[in-house]
Amino acid sequence: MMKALLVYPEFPDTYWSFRHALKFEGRQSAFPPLGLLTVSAMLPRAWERRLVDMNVRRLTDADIEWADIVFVSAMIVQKESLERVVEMCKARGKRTVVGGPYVSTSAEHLPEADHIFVGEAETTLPDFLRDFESGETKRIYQAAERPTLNLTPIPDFRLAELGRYSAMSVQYSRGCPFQCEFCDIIEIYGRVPRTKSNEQMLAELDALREVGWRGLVFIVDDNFIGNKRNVKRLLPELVEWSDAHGRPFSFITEASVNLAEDDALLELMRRANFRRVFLGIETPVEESLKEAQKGQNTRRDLLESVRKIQSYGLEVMAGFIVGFDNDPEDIFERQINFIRESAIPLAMVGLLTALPDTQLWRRLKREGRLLKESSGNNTEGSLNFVPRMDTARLVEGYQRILRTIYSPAEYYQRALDCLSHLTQGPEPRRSRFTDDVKAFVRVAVALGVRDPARAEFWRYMKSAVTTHRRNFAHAVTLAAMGYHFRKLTEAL
Ligand code: B12
Ligand code: SF4
Repeated sequence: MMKALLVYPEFPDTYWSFRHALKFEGRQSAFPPLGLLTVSAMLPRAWERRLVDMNVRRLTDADIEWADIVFVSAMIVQKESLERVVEMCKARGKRTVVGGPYVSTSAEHLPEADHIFVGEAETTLPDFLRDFESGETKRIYQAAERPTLNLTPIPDFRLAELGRYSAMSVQYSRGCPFQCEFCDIIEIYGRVPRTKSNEQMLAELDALREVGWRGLVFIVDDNFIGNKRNVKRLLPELVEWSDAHGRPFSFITEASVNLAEDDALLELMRRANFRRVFLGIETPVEESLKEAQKGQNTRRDLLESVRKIQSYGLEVMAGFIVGFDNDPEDIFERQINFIRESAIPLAMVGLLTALPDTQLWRRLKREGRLLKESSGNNTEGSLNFVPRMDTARLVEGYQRILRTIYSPAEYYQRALDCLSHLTQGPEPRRSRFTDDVKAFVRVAVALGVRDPARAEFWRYMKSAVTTHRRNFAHAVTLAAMGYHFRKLTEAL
């Protein structure tokens, strides 16, 4: 019987790692590696499998010794860790197989693995398994077309150590109909959003319930509403499923800003217990949005759109970018003001990054402005192309945005404003009382006792108790998240 080890390399301490906030919850990582859980479910039933997510536990020699074959998945930010993993496995004579977004987009610097999977694996992995049986495997397996998601199996959730994550992940769709210039999603997953069937989605949620998961579920789609027609068919069934099972999950997801124009969809999301949605706002500057080919964000009042979504009880989290050619001199103040007025506590502000093989990458290459491959982390304050604005000024302005928006007084005020906007929210999260109390004590000690900004913290808590008692757990979570962002900003 074959023994398959699935390894998810370590990622650095970035804004998206949430590391400084996770410790309050007693968790090691935000989400499990869904790509690998999906790959695992495609392997022959008879194979034994183990998962080592290096963000929650160390990869040991014994793990590698145990395995006959090692499957590794990585994003660009994980490439150094990925290379070390491949070296370790090769040094022990193990067959290594690598896939995921990094190798799918960076054909030039492939790791020294035995097999590389470019693109989605629903059709190529079965090919590989057949070749493996017959002893005639290839080095590169490139998906000829984008598979229908009806082929995607229920991920092997039981492999994940549930207690180490703060949320579980499922995926409903891949691809996005828009054409933002900097985006690699449309290059990797295409512009025709493919969705799973309602039955598949509900079966995945059943599987999560059966392994014992309760609480937050991240629907990892890049644009959950990319195929509005299908999503509107899914949501009523999701509401029914949720009600029938005692509402075991709340959801977070990502969507395009045109969500704001669809009250019916927002109402369905509210009823289905969606709590937070990540929007790609990018910039309040119309000219920069046009340059980025982000037509879906122009011709609309972005502040109003955020307000509308918040009014359905959905906390808005959003991505912002500086470094567009059309950014005016006062872009930094404009971003700060927008983030303040929109009451978006978790604002992911990044420098424009040219990811490999995107339209932006190709344009900058033509213009002779590309400097190097991107590190994959657009929030570390370094540029991989020559910007129109003076580089030093751009980086200084970028850092100023982060220092301002994550300064304690500014952040706590924004979090309170956000809570005030969440008017017709769903039922408050059902409390896992002991977990919540433990988390609150940890937050109170770190932010209310040890932190130099403790006075601001207690002012925030007082307002949260008096004005937002219903959303108190949410207020505590926001405080913890803000601390994470502040810590990373201090390290810039
Ligand atoms: C969830 C998610 C996260 C989670 C990670 C959770 C986790 N533990 O995996 C969080 C929020 C932490 C995250 C963070 C980041 N992310 Co992210 N993330 C995603 C997202 C939205 C979904 C990933 C997912 O679960 N997909 C579902 C699975 C089923 O799909 P999949 O992984 O592609 O797997 C399929 C194939 O690729 C293949 N496959 C995958 N692995 C393997 C391995 C083998 C051996 C084989 C054979 C096949 C195979 O088979 C699967 C089935 O077809 C993707 C976008 C996307 N649509 O995938 C971005 C994405 C992967 N993230 C990206 C980025 C840039 C980041 C950040 C760097 C952002 C930032 N600036 O900070 C950070 C880095 C992390 C960190 N802490 O430093 C980029 C990666 C670009 C690249 N080329 O590497 C993506 C593509 C989105 C984007 N365009 O920005 N992310
Ligand atoms: S809306 Fe988001 S996922 Fe869609 S193309 Fe633009 S950046 Fe990419």
